[in-house]
This record gives sequence, C-alpha cells and structure tokens, in this order.
Amino acid sequence: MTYDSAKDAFAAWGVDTEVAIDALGQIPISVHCWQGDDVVGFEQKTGASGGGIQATGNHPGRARTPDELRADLEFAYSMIPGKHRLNLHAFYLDTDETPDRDEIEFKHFEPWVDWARDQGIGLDFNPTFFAHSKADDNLTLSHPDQGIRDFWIEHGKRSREIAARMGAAQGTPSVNNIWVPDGSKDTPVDRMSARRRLEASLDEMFAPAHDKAHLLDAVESKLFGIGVEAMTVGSHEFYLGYAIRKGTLLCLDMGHFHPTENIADKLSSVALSVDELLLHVSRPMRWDSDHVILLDDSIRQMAQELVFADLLDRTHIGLDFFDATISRTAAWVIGVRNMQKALLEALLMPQARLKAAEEALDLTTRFVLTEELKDLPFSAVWAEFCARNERPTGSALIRDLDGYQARVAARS
Ligand code: RNT
Ligand code: ZN
Repeated sequence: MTYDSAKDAFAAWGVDTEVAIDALGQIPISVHCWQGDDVVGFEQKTGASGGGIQATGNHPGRARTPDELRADLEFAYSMIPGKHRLNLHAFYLDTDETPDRDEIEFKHFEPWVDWARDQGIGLDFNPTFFAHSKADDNLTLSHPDQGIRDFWIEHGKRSREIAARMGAAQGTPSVNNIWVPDGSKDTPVDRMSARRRLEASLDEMFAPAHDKAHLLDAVESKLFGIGVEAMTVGSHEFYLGYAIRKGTLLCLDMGHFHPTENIADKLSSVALSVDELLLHVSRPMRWDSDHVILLDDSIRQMAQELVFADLLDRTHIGLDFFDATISRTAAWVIGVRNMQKALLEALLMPQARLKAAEEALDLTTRFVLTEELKDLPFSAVWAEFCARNERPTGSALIRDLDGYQARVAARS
C-alpha cells in the first residue's frame, strides 16, 4: 500500500498520519550501551563479577574497545530513524588511567562527550554497582560494612557529578539511574536494617545539589535476581516511596516484576505521585531474562499508555536488554525500531473515539474498535517515516544489518 492511500485510510478514522509522524520524530529513545559488548565494560578487570548481570551467547563481533563500541553505535543509529540518546554505564570509561570506581572523574568520559557532541546525541548515565570485588557479597549501598558502603556512596556521588557535567555540556539533562544488586540469596531475618542502610546511603549520595537542567536522578527497583532470590533490598515499594519522598525519578524496568504483572498498567498510577519516570523497556521471558524487545503486546500496551495517558513529556524511554546469541548491532536496531513502531501505532489510534466509547460504558464499541483497528495500514506509515529519515526497511535493512555484522565478525 502507498503512503497516500494509508493516509486516507487513517483519515477516515479521523487520524492525521502527518501529526503522528511528526510526533514520533520528537521522541528520543535512550539506547543502552551495554547491548554492544555483553555488559563487560572497559575497565582493566579484577576478575570480580558480583551483581548477577550476565549476557548469554558468544556471537562474533563483540565490541572490545570504546572505539569499536562507538563504531557499532554509529552504524546502529544510521539504521534507526530519528535523533536518539546513549545510555552510558560508568564502567564504560574511556581512558588509559585505571581509576577505581570511587576515583572516576568527568575526564575519563570526555571521549564519549566529544563523540556525542559530534553525533548530536544526548548522554544518560549510570553508576555501576556490579562487576566489582566490592560487590561480591551482592551488597553495596546496604552492605553492613561502613567502608564498603562509603566506597559505593563515593562512586554514586562521582557518577552524579559526571552526569551533571554531561548534561551541562549537551544542554539537556542527563538522567543518572541508580540500580544496586543488593539482596539476599536466602531468607533474611533483618530486612529492616538492610533497607535503612540503603536509604541512608542514598540520602548521602543524593545530598550534593545539582541543577535539574543538567542532572535528573532516577532509582530502579527489582523483584529478584540470580543470587538474591529471597529478597532485593531496593524493592518496588522501597523505591516508589523513596522517589515520592525525595522527588527523584522512578525507573520501571519491565523485567523487574512478577512475570504476570502488566508494567504498562503501573504508569498512570505512579505518575500521580512522581513527576517524571524512566523506563527500562525489556522482555522478561519467565524471569528477568532481558531478551531483545519484540513488537508484542507488552510493548504496544506500554506505548499506548504513554500516548493515551499523555506521559511522553515526563517519561524518559530507555531500553534494557542484552543478547549475545545474535548480531549485537541487529539487536539494538530491531529493538529500538520496535519501540518506535509501537509508539507510532499508538499515535495512529483514534484516541478520542476509543475513550468516548469507554466513558459511555459502550464496551462493545470499544471492543469492536480495538480489534478492527488492528487492520489499519500501520506499516505503510512506518515505511514513510523511515523513508523521510533516509533509513532502510525490509530487505534493504536486512542487507545492511548483514553487511555490518560481516564486517565485525572477525573480532575475536
Ligand atoms: C539490572 C537492571 C539494570 C541493568 C543495567 C546494566 O537488573 O535492570 O538496569 O540491567 O544497569
Ligand atoms: Zn534495568
């Protein structure tokens, strides 16, 4: 179908495809750096790996250096329509120096900042509270040992400073997201002390004030992880309350809840109590497996809530998945494009008509509408969006993805 006939088909439903295309072009997705190298990072490794974060697979082409990762990212962005961001983790520093986590400084990230400026890409940031000997107990900010807590508090403070300087340099705030692996493999007897320690550490870490135009603090909850099956200190209730009391962003990772929970349903509830949200869009398969996101119902529902509840302006959309069994660049490209496709579909819905049927309790009409709307020619509008952004679709996209993968496959 041509774009013009698709445009007419949507117009018959009262939907302007031009408005949807313009809106989609304004939505930045924060692309997570860690899909490119299986969450390894660029530190001179001590061999420690606390935190339970691990990618599965050994597909050829893993980025081994910051230059390789940037080359892969440049390729990925060249396949993705629109202007996006990069979500950098602290252990992706780019320097010949070997600072420990409590010694990192802005200068260790300057090559990233320069590159991002040249590319016109905004940076977001994350302190790295895992893959370190001082995280081997799966305890960091809530560790009973004050020295270990202080080490991680310092890492968090430095990360906030670095993110704030990135935000100042780029003219849009850098979201600095806190996720700690802290928890207990077996049933604890003193959850309260652990949570009080985490709270006190966070308070200390957040004490230095930064301009909100440069830095937005976010906190990410989790239900459980490998090695912390019995309790995660930073649970959803913990961070929901913390974010409300302290005015931070709340990060909802789609893999961090019970598998049958609908994360899209949470947005409107949480948005009544916190100003801004961060999403880690992911695909948990039976557990927090971080599969590459598909254009499936969970992603569609998420996008529809963002659009229908008018939350796009106060939600930062980040992705969080890593799969090393397939081309890492293809994983990035398809994942980001799937998020965009879901947003486009939501933007192309006759929202007023659907909401009116629901408000009138005409649930039959709502039902018939949602099902009949699935036949609308979304793909023709997506193809038009890609064409206007000079991005390939279909077999041309496959050819380009294959071509790049073939070029990086020789990396060992
Ligand atoms: C871990 C969290 C966290 C990490 C990244 C690498 O379960 O989802 O967001 O995946 O920080
Ligand atoms: Zn996450």
